[in-house]
Amino acid sequence: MTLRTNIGENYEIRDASLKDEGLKTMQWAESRMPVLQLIRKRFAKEKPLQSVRIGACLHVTKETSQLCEAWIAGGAEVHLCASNPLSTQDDITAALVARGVNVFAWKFMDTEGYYRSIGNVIKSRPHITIDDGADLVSILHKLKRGEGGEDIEVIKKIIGKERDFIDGVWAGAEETTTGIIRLKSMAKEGALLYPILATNSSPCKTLYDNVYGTGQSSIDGILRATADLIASKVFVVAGYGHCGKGVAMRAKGMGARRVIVTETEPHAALQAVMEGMEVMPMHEACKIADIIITATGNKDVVRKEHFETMKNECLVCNTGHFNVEINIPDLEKMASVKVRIRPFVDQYQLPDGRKINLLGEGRLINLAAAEGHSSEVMDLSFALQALATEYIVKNKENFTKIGGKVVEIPENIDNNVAYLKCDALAITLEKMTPEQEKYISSWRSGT
Ligand code: RBV
Repeated sequence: MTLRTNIGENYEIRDASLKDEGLKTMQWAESRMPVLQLIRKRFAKEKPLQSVRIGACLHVTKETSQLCEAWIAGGAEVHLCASNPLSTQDDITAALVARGVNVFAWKFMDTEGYYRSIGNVIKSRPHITIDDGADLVSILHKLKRGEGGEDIEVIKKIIGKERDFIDGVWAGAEETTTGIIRLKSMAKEGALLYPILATNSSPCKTLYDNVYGTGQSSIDGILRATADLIASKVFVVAGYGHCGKGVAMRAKGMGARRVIVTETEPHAALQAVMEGMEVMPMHEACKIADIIITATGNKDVVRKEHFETMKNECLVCNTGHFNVEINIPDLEKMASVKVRIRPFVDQYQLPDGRKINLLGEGRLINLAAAEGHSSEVMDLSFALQALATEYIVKNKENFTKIGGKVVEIPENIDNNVAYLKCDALAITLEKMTPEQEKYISSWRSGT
């Protein structure tokens, strides 16, 4: 179904009349993101992003609105599109348009709308790209390589004949694990044409957003979609990376009877076991699961052979970036009836009478059915993104020379964000005495 949108010269959103609601929601996020507000205030004074065009493909949430406000305060021109068809908060888009951001995003956008929106961001000729999942970078490269495809056909209608938008890009930054994996594989094959800062790989991102952000918001998504009880359930988490670890930890805290992890890597499996989780393959876990959530970044983690043996009424969902972890076509083929039983639950009835509940169309459940990570944790991630943008502008000459590499954010920038967050949370750190500093940095003293 194609939804009606409000279209203006510099926006396409669901409903501009949601502005006041959006502005209130933005205030809610603002007061929970103190580090980003400090950066925004400094940007407003120093204008480090004057006349810089930022093209961003992110989840369009109340937290993202605060990153946009910081960019605008710094003097940037911002064009924003969605990084997922289900993750946009429509009141926020309306408020952002009123705040001077060029927004192309609405919740439940179809594939055509998704690519049209990316096309509108590309048309603005960004100097810097900010991605969550690398779709914007990937399309810019496809255009440059002269490739075709469903996405490019849609985008051509927006941008016309030109293909070389990439030449005007200085550098970019990437928000999420899946994006980093895609970009590193592009860089390895020599296909990446400009440098990308790996925001996701910084400690201030991975250690908090990926673990505690994903952990809480994924449970939040499951609860908002189903209103079910976690206590007493057998809860299966596929993948024990940072995200899976967070989800498993929170499922345990909510009283799940058993938390079972599936893993392909020995260290991750060992860590899970030492954290008190069980580890077994999916073909065993799926037979006893009440709830299954995927967090692997890989495809077909839950597929036909698993649906065949699942318990009646099992909940299946995903918190990885793309909707490939659950093989939905398999489920579609197997089911005799499909009912949208609640807004974010599709119930598939199998010929043998069992029902399987797919949440959020297999897209990231935390953003589809809930509001993504909480503002307090996105404060760290988006403080990094704001500083990454400033870093790119300051080092523009260098960035335009280094070519297609995935680059870490400098340690001092990451540390600075961590110190500011400690301050904001009134965490007082211990100070080393001069003797301690000397001792800890020397190798001479021992037993
Ligand atoms: N994420 N953004 C939000 N509230 O804006 N929530 C989650 C938000 C990001 C998060 O940083 C993660 O890396 C990515 O979404 C997954 O696509």
